[in-house]
Amino acid sequence: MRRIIFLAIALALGSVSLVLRASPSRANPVHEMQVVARQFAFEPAVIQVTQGELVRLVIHSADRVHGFAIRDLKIDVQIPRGGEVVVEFTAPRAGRYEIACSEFCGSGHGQMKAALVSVTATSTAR
Ligand SMILES: [Cu+2]
Repeated sequence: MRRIIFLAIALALGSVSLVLRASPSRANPVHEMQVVARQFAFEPAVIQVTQGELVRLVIHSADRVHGFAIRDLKIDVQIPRGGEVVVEFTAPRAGRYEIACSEFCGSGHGQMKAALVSVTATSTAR
């Protein structure tokens, strides 16, 4: 919501927005999301972020040990049974990044995948 207001102000003020964007606290709010890992899926299965924004995923395992890997971003963490791990990153390009479980967790492990979809800032008006 704050982001939408900021974008509206930035559009209204035109060149003044360059000054506002120079302020890190306004230009780079953290996009925090909860992710649940369980045999054999991640919820949500599609995580949408904006290219260049700071993303914080709080990943919780609902059953056993799982992995959470986004190979293109060099992220690979182990989520303990019943515990959670926080991962922070920025998607450097728009597009699709594959997310996979990187810890063998049972018969459906190979199908335990999700997607990170990064879109450019102009196409995220919500
Ligand atoms: Cu697995």
